[in-house]
Amino acid sequence: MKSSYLLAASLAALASAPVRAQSHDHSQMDMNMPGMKIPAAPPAPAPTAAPVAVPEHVDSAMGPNMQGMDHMASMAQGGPSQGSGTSRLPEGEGAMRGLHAMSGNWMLMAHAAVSAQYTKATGPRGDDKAYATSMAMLMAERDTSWGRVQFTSMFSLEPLMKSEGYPNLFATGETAGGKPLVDRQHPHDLFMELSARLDFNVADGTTLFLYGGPVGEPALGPSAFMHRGSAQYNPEPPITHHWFDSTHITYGVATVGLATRKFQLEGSVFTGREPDERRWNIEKQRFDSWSVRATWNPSPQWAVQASYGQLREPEFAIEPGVDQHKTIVSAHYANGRGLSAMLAFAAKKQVPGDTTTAWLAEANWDLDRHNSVFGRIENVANNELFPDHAHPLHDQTFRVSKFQLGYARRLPLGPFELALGGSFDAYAKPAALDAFYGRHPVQYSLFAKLSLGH
Ligand SMILES: [Cu+2]
Repeated sequence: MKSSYLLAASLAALASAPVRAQSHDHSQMDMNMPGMKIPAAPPAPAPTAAPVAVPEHVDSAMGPNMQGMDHMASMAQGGPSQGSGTSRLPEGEGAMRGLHAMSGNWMLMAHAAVSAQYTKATGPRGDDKAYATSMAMLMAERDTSWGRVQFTSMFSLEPLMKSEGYPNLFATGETAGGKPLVDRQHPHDLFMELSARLDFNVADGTTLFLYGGPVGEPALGPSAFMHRGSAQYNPEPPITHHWFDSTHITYGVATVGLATRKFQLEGSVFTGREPDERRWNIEKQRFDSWSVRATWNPSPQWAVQASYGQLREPEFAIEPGVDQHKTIVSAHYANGRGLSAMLAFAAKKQVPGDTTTAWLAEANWDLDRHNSVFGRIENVANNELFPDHAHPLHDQTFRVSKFQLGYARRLPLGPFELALGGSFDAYAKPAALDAFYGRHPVQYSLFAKLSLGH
């Protein structure tokens, strides 16, 4: 199976040769490791680009919280930051968090996060649950005479939780026990990514790239929420996940693209079906869907993308024969000094069926080394809140808004960071939903998130 080759290659690269450097705790180190940045752009820096502002916390009080160092490394390297799949983030977002090391010519990166959480939602459809979300990521990358090779693997232990996932009012998408999940977030699959990427230098500052694998992310929408600085400490997945970024785990993806420092154009063929509720396996690759995406990074602070995709039967388990055509635009801002924000719009056309639209605005602001505030506002037209065909409101569309505010206290622990915090949500919805959600439903989440790397 292709996956085992990829995995073996990643792991072999990770296991081989003496590891030269560990963790973020190494100020000179970062500055002279060219592979550090994991750039999504060609390495040749364009002379015109303005540098990202130097992070305020690059100072004597660094300690183990070396987030600033990655920003500096990224300045040395130049170019947009890499998001999930082949997506681009602003350069100001900095490098991917994690432990970096060199092994021969390979630059290795490991990142992991486990979050112990408790969520409670009020109202007739509310629920509460203590649960854990998790992800681990291993990357290996090297430069070659003709360009660059990169292997990425990502895993989650969320399949350990029941298939019904955890409470998240007004969230919909995927199934548990053959039934659509409503007011819940599904667990993610064990295999979140097994992919390879080859970048070929085709002209000065221009690369042609190929990306793909048995599990990957097609060129559609913004970087997935768990890879955005703007959602970094937010414990709740967006209720608009299935409008913007639910394709982040796709079984079978092949992407070709052209990248310069400021522009990236790409197209993917991939499997339209969302992961089924068996979360431990690698599913069948169908390559029955396609997407295109254009990304513009006009300055180190901005990344703007527009994408369009036609997905074959994404919700196959509940709506076989229904395709989706998605149009998604987003603008991401990161100032390199702890503020990351995104604004996004999506239109999801069910074929046959209705078009429903969604808005999302979110931000995370690291006030200093220890304190972060975050928030998200979503507005979505959802016609999946009453999946029971016999229900009088079945298939009716309701426009719902969610307002979320949260806080995280961050404690550096050697190569780890422990973030303790919580968030509080309020909603706006049509009165027709009062009988099912209560007049003023609220939800809150508490979390303790341990991350490897900062
Ligand atoms: Cu997801």
